[in-house]
Amino acid sequence: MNQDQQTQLKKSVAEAAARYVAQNLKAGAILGVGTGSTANLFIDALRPIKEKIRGAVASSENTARKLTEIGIPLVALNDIDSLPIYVDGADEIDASFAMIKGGGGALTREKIIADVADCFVCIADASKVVAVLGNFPLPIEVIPMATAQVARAVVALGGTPVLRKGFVTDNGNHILDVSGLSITDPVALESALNQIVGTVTNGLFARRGADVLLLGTLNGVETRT
Ligand code: ABF
Repeated sequence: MNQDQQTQLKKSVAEAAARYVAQNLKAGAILGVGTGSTANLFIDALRPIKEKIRGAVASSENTARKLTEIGIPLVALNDIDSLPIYVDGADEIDASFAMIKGGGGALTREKIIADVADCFVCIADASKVVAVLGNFPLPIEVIPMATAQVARAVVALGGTPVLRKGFVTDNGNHILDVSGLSITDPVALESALNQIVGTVTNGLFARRGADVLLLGTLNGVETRT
């Protein structure tokens, strides 16, 4: 698949997600909105149905800006006690709907919103589907003073961490992008990485994966559950 085709698939899946929201989000409910190029296309696709959406929780400052631009009010996660639908992209997704996320650096806010949401709708083009997670380097958000120590712990687990240069998360932290990990048990690895002191969040979304996958393929958008 070339880049133009991939962009076209992202667009179709973003439009399918807007239809999904129009059909499934109850009047007056709040929507969770993710980060990244597919999520940006999704925000564009919300324009025609924005009156149906009372407000949105954003997973990053970029997403918050885009939502404000199109006139969807922002809602703080602390001001609601439930979130029916969260729509977001992924860097990789497997058959159990476990994902690697965080290529865009917004993994912590994404994981918090996913935890609150009743239904996580993953929007992805076909290139994101993998048999085993881990070809895409796994992002880990770390407290800056712990970066070297977390990197050593990751090496002990068999990974090769690289500091994402010139990047600071919306929470003021660093990102280590980790390659070389064998992710045959994503739930166990997610938990093991959570134990490293100084990590804020790792980009494995396996303990709480997606509930619905809207997948853009060259033959159209598939809905997988
Ligand atoms: C976010 O956007 C991330 O968790 C993931 O890193 C990324 C996917 O990017 P894109 O939609 O630009 O391919 O959802």
